[in-house]
Amino acid sequence: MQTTDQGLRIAGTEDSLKAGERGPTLLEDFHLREKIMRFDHERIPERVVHARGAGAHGHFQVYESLAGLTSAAFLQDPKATTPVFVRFSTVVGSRGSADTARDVRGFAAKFYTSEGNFDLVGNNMPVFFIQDGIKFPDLVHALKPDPRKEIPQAASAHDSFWDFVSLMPETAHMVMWVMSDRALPRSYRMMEGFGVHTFRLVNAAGETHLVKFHWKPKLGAHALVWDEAQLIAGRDPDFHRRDLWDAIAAGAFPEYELGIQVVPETDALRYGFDLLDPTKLLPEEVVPVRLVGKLTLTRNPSNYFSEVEQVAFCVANLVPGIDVTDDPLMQARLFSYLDTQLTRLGGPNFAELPINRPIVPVHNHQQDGFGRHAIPTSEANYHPNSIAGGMPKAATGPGAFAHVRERIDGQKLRKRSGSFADHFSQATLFVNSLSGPEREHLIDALRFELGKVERPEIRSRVIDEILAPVSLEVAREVASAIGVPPPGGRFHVSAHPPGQPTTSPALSLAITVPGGIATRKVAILASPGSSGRDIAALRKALVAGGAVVEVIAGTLGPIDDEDGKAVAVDKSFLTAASVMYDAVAVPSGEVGLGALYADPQARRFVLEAYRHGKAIALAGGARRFTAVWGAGEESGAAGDPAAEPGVVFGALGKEFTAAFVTAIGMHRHWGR
Ligand code: HDE
Repeated sequence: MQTTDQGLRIAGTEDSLKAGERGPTLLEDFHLREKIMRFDHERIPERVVHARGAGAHGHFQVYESLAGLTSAAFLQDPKATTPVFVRFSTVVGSRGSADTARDVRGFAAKFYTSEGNFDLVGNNMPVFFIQDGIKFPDLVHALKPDPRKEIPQAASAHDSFWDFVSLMPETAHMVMWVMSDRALPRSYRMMEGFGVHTFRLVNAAGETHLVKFHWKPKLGAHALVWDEAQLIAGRDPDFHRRDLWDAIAAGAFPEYELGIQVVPETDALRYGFDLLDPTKLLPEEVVPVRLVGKLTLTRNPSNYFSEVEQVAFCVANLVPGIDVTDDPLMQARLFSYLDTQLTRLGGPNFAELPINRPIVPVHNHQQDGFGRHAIPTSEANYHPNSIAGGMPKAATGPGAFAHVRERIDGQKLRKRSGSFADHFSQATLFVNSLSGPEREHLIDALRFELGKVERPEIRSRVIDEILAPVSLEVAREVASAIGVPPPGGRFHVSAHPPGQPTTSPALSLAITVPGGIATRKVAILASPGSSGRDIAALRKALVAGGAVVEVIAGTLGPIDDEDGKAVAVDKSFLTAASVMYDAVAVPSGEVGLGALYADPQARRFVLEAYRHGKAIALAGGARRFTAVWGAGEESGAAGDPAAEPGVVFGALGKEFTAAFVTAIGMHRHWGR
């Protein structure tokens, strides 16, 4: 039954209380006033960064006890499960911006442990733009839209960002990541996560190790292609949010393994860079990632606002056994998150909101403030006290958080450590580790972004000051497309740290062995007269591998196949587009094929799939669709669909479907 906020049952909410049927509304109408008041205040300030996000509930389980490394209770018992809430996000765009913008993705996890909440507030890239948090407002101002006109939305392709980059060489490494395919994840379920900073693990004996945290998605890490990402932004701006929701709703629970790279405290400077410098990564080939547990996302939020919007992460939410380091970026974050929640969530009591509440009781003398939920009953709201028997008393011994004891000896100064000085060698390492197509995508991205920069002097400065020191070839290739001279002889060349690798294969997303096709979306294009047998056989093989299959036709409603049998249609060409799928198949059936091929929307569907490197299956006479990308027009191998990776054609049988499944398992065929 409907009630007011006071619990009063209301007889109707269709009409306001009026003086006469056609008369004015009365101020007395407390129900109307309450309803409108609540509506007027529905919006809260969006996050200043990471405003656009999607979340899910799940749980974490450690594979074996990590007691030797950390006393954290949730990392001790392989049988115990810890509830977790995760929020994925883009960084730059507003809350309503498109999911597929070129951007860093947030990967924030809140572990509700038996010792209080532990938040791992990470990103999908292992490094960051800046070395010291004091530069964060400058970075974000430069990234966000022009303050005069609020343009462009959710994009780094504008003058101010590249102006900042060109003057801040420490951004070079992260800029390479953001220009790479990593900034265009296929799905939140298919991206890696990183704690970025070096943390500390502390065991029960008080021994500490330095640690880097990783998340490795079980489905592998995969990317979209830029043209596809831009088209999706129009066709389905909720692409990533929908993908996460649909997968969980269908029971295809996303899984990520937690990985750690552990090094002795004394090795902070051993790897040719400073582990306190957040613009550096520890190559996996140097210190392997040990997989220690698994996060499984099992439940969609019940209410977006209450959970995804109101969740408040904080880098300072630590548990005994995990501690921070003196990374100057991390140190600033320790302050920032609490501070921003005060404005965003309207007061200091946000930790009492259901999504933020720890699963353990909270006892302290915090008091009052906007939106207080708890009702403390003690007269003693201070410590020490005698009237409440000194309660709550300070915790001691195991389970009480104790900051790592560290000797600090230095002058008070505003100065960057000399050990943070190399800004380029790891940017070069990253670029050198990319596969050929990934490198091409990176160059294209730089050409696009810098091509949108209006001031030629900024374009030139990026070429000379940032790209040339990273890779002379990349700088030259970009310069040639953006109307500025190639790098002069003035650029700085960074010395590669001796003994450190010059490539790290783990940094590439290229896949050489086909993976599974679970949760991959495949479109089957059909028309009245298409082969129902082909559709059924394709569906069977694809569903057996866990793929999601949708039949797309000119109109909704069942269509008759070539034998007159009804085939259900999931979407029409009006509501579905190639960019929403990982692969496309066209069944045989001459009548159907004639109609399909005559439909420009069907031809465009196949052409886009081709251009975006997707697996394409053309059964029987559907081979004619190879003409949409010009095959057959030229002589030689280039015009032969057989020479095109990821295109399967021939009569539909076991071999055909197996080849299609393998092609989808390669994710994309960049080599076309
Ligand atoms: Fe954040 N960041 N950040 N950040 N960050 C926020 O907190 C900040 C940084 C990250 O889904 C804000 O609640 C500063 C690095 C994620 O709710 C704010 C600095 C990394 C999220 C803030 C950084 C992150 C945030 C905005 C430099 C990767 C979204 C709203 C010192 C390791 C969490 C909020 C969510 C959100 C500040 C740098 C990750 C303003 C000052 C590095 C995933 O507090």
